[in-house]
Amino acid sequence: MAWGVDDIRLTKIKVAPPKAGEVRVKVVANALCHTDLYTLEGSDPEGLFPCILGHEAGAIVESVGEGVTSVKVGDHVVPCYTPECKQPDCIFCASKKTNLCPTIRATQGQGVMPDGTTRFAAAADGTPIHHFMGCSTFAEYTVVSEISCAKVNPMADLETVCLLGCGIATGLGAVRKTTGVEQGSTVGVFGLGAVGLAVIQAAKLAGASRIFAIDTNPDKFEPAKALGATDCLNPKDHSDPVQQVLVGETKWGLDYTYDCTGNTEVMRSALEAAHRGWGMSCVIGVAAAGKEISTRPFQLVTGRRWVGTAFGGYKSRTEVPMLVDEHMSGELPLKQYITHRYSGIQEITTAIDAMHSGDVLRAVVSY
Ligand code: NAD
Ligand code: AHE
Ligand code: ZN
Repeated sequence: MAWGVDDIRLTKIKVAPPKAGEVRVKVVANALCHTDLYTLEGSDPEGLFPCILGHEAGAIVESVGEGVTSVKVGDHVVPCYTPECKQPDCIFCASKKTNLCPTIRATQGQGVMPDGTTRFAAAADGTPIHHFMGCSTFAEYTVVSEISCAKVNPMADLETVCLLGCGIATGLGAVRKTTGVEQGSTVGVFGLGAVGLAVIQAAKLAGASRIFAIDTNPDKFEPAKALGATDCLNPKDHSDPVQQVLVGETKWGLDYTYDCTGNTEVMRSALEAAHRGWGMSCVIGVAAAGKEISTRPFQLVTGRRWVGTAFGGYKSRTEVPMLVDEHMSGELPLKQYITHRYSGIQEITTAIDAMHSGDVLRAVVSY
């Protein structure tokens, strides 16, 4: 069944107090990510309804459950769908190789809190409502795990740094952490939404020598150039496959390529546009249920590497506050991503409609 904006209901809910290890927050601002739409439209195999979507927010702690020590009432936080438990026996948190702390991942995927229950119910009849990605920030109040709460500088503008709760952090981290772009590298970015543009921003800051920006919507080329793209390419303007065009332009392909579309054919193009011998291609986009990627194994035999990233590899509670500080120092401008602003939670449906127009990078709804 296909779902869509018509299936969104603005409704009164009850948000239960936080249990042990949980935090109830007042959401101040929420940016919409393409993944909210992907789940709303029924493409997410983990999508469970009814649920409260939303996972890119700035919030203030309203109350804390038993045993919570890392945040207190009044703290400013960015809820993060990738938690960081920081426990000494968590081999994922202890490792420098990953940010994928699994502590609450199973229940998060089932749309419930770690004790297996939900904190949301319809005010009218008590129907339980699922959580989403451990955040559920399309609500004025939400309950999240303490280990999902990145405490940030209280002077930061929550209507801006909410962007660091998902898409922008992901694009930046894909470059800085997952692939480690070096000075002088060549880069190809497929898909120039906010995630792809953040890849360009980070690649430019890392000193990439040439940055190819690829999108089927030419309106995205101006923002891409403003952030550092050196070459823009619309696959529709070429009769040859885009990877062939890119290899033709560069002789052996690009050092680093990124899929920021979620389209599995584009993921293949990005891999095949990577440099013979060492090119690395990073899957960032989220593909719909049932989709699979493919390429000739020869592409890997001849030295290309296919990797992926979740939340840009950032350890959320440790590194999101550092990104906020980088933004506040002036070295990481973010305002260029906010193309649409709305006031009032009822405007979420307007923001979703706007996202379908193709000209939204990030729409921020302030509650
Ligand atoms: P978006 O919809 O704003 O941007 C996608 C862009 O891709 C658009 O500009 C669109 O024109 C372009 N595009 C579509 N088809 C194309 C094609 N065939 N060739 C070239 N360009 C094409 O989305 P976004 O918010 O920037 O997110 C991008 C992707 O990243 C989504 O799939 C999202 O779900 C995913 N995502 C993943 C993570 C992660 O941690 N891995 C985090 C955030 C978002
Ligand atoms: N639930 C889907 C997968 C969705 C997915 O891959 N999500 C990305 C984040 S998208 C953010 O906008 C991710 O990082 N996933 C890692 C994780 O632990 O969820 C499915 O296929 O089941
Ligand atoms: Zn997201």
